[in-house]
Amino acid sequence: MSINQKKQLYLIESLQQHPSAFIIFDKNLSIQWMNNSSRYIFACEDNCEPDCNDDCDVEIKGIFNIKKSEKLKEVKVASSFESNVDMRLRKINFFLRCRVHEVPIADESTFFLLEVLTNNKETLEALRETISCIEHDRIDLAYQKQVNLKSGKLVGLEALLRMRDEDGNIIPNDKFIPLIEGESLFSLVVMASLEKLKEAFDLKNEVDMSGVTIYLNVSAHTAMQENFTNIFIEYVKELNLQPGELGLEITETAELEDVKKAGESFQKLKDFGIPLAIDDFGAGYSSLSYLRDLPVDSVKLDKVFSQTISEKTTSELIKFVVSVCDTLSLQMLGEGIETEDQKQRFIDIGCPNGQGYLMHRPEFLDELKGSLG
Ligand code: G
Ligand code: MN
Repeated sequence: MSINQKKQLYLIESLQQHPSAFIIFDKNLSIQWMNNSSRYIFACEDNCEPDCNDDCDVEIKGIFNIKKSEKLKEVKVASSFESNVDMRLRKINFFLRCRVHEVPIADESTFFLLEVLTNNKETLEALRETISCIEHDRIDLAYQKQVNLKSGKLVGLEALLRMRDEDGNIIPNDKFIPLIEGESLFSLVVMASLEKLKEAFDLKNEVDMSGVTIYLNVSAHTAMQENFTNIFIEYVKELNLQPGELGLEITETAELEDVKKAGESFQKLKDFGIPLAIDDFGAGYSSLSYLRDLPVDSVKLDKVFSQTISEKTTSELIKFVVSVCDTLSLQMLGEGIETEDQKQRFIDIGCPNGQGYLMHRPEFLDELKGSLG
């Protein structure tokens, strides 16, 4: 093998086996090549040969921010920019957060190297799994009751995402949500969940559940995305829901970059009669500043507080949150209540509502129907 051949082989193999997903396309957006990672997330490797170019039915429909830049051409360094790339994979359309490198190869000719922004193999796995669940309709919802702790009265239902792998096993949420909730792609999961949630609203009309809010979990990242506010508002209109029938639990596993923008989006939802709850309050990034910056209606105290409620420090902290909620006229709910003792302590401290295995374990809708009778 000549030195040149060797060099070329090294170059090709480095991209071919790179842990990031790479796609090469030309200026007509026509895909010329994908590396192994790309084939993996788009589940192409089962369908075609490793060096095939077009059997996977992936299409780049549009690139935002695309602009010809001349600057670095002389020094043969590609210019690059971040972009949400509008893609179609077989029958599904989505946006992927990418870095696009514009590579000039001759005076008139340029190609683009698209890099899907994943930082590790776990994210790659999560992307593949999510795309696969969307494509094959393996997204379901389980429901858990939220009750008034003193009376036991049903006040809410939380819809919990349950995605299944190819073998039908539930994929633990904490294994993939934190990895992809910042991705535009995740909005497709929320859209699929909204479709599923229609069944719960049907049930709500069948049995008497007046005053009960059905909550969907959404990350602040997702809910902030352009047009997302409108999707929720259109949904409420389409189903002719009354104010307070649909609520959102705002989950966050990453720091929110633009709290101000999130606040504005959420205010629109609130004005439209969609109450907002801060999920897992007191843990991770779900902090006091959210109460200041986001127009929330209720606070769901993270389950770690239930687990240690018998300790003086924890009970003092819960008292503090109860008092903040009272002052700011926010509803409050204790999550993860598993024992009678924990429940009684919440009642004594003055937390009105609760949720947890003691009162109800999450059930799929068919099972839930029975228990609502
Ligand atoms: O972050 P969020 O509050 O949405 O998480 C809800 C998750 O907590 C669900 O997956 C649900 O199954 C789980 N969960 C609900 N009740 C309990 C409980 O009493 N104890 C524990 N450990 N987990 C619970
Ligand atoms: Mn939740």
